[in-house]
Amino acid sequence: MDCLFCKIVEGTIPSTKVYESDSVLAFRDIAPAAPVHILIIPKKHIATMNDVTGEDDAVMAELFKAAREIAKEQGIAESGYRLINNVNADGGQVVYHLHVHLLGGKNVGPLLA
Ligand code: DGP
Repeated sequence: MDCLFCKIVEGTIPSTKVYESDSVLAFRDIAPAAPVHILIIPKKHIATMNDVTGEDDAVMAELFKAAREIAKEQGIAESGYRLINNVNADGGQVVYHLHVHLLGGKNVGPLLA
């Protein structure tokens, strides 16, 4: 399967990793939109949020646990941050391997600016 983020999981495309567990990987976005801009992904290929099933409950819980831990480790848990998941074309999804953007390190402003 020709998936960019699967290649990052495999290590055939380099990334700056900030968190890794058995089922989840997090790395810095190549085009940061904020001082902290990290992508959190399941290692398993799931194309979009629409493709999550009950079998993925554990990995999705692990993904949001990673978000909490990364925010704390990056020192932005108390100041605040935003989690974004883009779904399909109208949602602005470009890479079709589920990912949550963790954005912070500045006031990221109103959601729909
Ligand atoms: P989305 O629009 O939600 O699918 O966001 C995809 C994000 O992926 C976008 O913010 C840029 C990031 N991205 C694309 N290619 C690469 C890459 O090769 N490495 C890293 N670290 N990030 C990438």
